[in-house]
Amino acid sequence: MLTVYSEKHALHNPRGELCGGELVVPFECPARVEHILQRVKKVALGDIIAPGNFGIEAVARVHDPAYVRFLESCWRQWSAAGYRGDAIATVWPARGMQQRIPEHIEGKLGYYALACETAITRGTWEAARASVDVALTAQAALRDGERAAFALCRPPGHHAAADLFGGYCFINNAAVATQAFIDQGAERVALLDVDFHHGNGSQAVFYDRSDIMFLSLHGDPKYAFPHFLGYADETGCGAGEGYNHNYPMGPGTCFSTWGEALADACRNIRNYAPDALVVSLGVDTFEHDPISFFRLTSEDFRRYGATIARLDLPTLFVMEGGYAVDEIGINAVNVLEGYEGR
Ligand code: SP5
Ligand code: ZN
Repeated sequence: MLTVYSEKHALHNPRGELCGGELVVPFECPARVEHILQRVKKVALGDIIAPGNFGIEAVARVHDPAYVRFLESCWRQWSAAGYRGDAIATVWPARGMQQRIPEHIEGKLGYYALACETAITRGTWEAARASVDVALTAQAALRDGERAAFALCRPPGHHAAADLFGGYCFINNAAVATQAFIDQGAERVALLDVDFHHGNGSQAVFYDRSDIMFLSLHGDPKYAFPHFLGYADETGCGAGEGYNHNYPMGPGTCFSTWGEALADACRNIRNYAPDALVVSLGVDTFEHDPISFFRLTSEDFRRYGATIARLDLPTLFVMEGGYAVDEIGINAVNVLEGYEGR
């Protein structure tokens, strides 16, 4: 399987992450993708290529233009305001308040942020641009006849909505790639999100669409980030009614339960008969993940990779989360090896 990787991911390297009332070393760190890349090489998964330069057009199919301008200019405005740390939101347009975009960068940050664990730094925009180029390059390989490809994206994307960043995400790489399939003539695309966290951004972007089916297996929002989306009764709206499937699961969920949810998701995908499958691949479902509560083992990743392969669809894997850094390479690549029947 082809892997697309850019070293520019390292330009996004925030100093800290607010967690449990402390500023801790970020869980979402550059070492994550380096471990995955090493594993891809070690098992000789296939060729590894650098991304091409895609313009902003494909991004603009999913994201709001003013939001894109905010991401581009945030660091410049933040430094100009005289702040010395990373740009972190501290105030939100909460219930009963105005939803107007303020002029000051503090206000803009709160308007566009869904959480404050995610900092914007000097290199964040360039890294996020490279990350979506990674996804679009892998998508183009499928368009050109590859059966499967692995977009080794960082920063991840599935929490980013049309005009929201957070959950370590800025541009929704998987959503942009999914939309690219449609723009190239696909009639239906399924976006399957197996990251531990609900893919709130992807759901929101495609919620009223019948040409994209979104399915997400995740920690129940009653107990898990992002807390405010991902319930089972969110089934789509308008023309999209019936094309959104959420599988929230509680603390301690093992592969027996998780695998049943995946089997149900696969039944929905089969009935939908899409032209392509995009997988938001997070491996924070791992039993030793530091911020999550599922209990999948490293072998379980291989098993479900094989399940996904049985759908027999052109498949684009887009890297999302996974924070057990020492095992992230084994777990992510086990999914891909399972898919390839190795
Ligand atoms: C892409 C992705 O996986 N994003 C996840 C973002 C999660 N951010 C906040 C997590 C808060 C976790 N708090 C529980 C800590 C338990 N020690
Ligand atoms: Zn996650």
